Amino acid sequence: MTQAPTSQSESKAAQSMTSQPTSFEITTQMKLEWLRQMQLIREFENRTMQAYQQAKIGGFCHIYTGQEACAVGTIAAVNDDDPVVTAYRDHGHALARGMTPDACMAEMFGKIHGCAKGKGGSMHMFDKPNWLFGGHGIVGAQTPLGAGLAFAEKYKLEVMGEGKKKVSLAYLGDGAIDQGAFHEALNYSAVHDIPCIFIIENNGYSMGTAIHRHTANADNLISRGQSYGINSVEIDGLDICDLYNEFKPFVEQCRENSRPGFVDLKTYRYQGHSMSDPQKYRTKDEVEEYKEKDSIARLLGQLMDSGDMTEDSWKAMQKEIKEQVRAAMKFAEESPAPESSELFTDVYANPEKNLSPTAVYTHGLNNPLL
Ligand SMILES: Cc1ncc(C[n+]2csc(CCOP(=O)(O)OP(=O)(O)O)c2C)c(N)n1
Ligand SMILES: [Mg+2]
Repeated sequence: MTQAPTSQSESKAAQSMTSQPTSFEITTQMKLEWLRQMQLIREFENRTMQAYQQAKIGGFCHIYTGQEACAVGTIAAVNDDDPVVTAYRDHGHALARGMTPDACMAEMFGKIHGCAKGKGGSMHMFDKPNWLFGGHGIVGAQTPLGAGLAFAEKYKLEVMGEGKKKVSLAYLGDGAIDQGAFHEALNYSAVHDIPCIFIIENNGYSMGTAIHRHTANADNLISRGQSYGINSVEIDGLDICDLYNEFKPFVEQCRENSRPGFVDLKTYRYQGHSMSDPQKYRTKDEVEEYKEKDSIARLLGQLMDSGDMTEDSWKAMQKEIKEQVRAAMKFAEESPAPESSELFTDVYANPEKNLSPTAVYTHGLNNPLL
């Protein structure tokens, strides 16, 4: 078995299409690609749940269904080499960024061909070639990293004279806005003109606690960003075209002016917080109410109304995606478990002398201890 490639050629093509926009116009091709990506995430997540129930996936596992438009719509609005960092509900971001379903599923199965050699699991999708810097389990901890990633790119350009103007995307949940680290990241970014865009995927719950019960001024989250002098917007995260229309110019403004941004992206998750959540804190009616506004059904409806999709072409797309995910399950199943020596590799960027059995593992960095 060969190492899983980390890029999906089809989605790369769509991303490069969006990375050199002549305008912010949404083409039919873009809509079809978004539909494909959102449906891929949904199918992938459905199969992930099955695999988890069959104990093929261990540890914590957080499902993204319902939120697909958030990752797909925002990632479509940035360049392939703009850095992205997110929390533990990360399968959708990984796939939208271009990771193959094979590498993503194998990671969850704890196998060597996973994106992090099976050592990260569901919460730690990492894909440097696609500029995805995790997958982080500590609530809010990824937000200063997002600021750091944007700072590094700004430093490269303004101090070292290399590279280009970039933005970073730092995704977080509504629960994470209560964390101190998040406020430090906002403050730092505002003071130093760091073009990091903080995207709150506001699904209304922090585990089983509704937003009104866990945060003050819950109906006006953008006041958090505004209080630091950061340009802040509220966007409907269930309609991918509206989302893109509002988010794309917002990104370009942050990039151009080298300023942070704050987005309250309203969304909803269909599944429990994690695979072990009995969901006693919300009613079935509430979930059904949101399913009526489903982002995939909405985009599909638009494409059918405009005649750009037919029942048959939709069936064909679903079939192709099902096959792709089925192949990913097989790939993950057949990929070998990591050797026990892997316990000592990829742990530190600069390992102490002889700590790593490979002793030369430095990720290309100069290790002063070796
Ligand atoms: C610092 C820290 N505190 C608590 C937890 C436990 N915890 C894991 S997820 C979570 C809820 C976060 O909710 P939110 O940020 O809204 O993200 P969502 O799960 O809704 O995507 C909590 C409290 C944690 N992982 N890290
Ligand atoms: Mg939440």
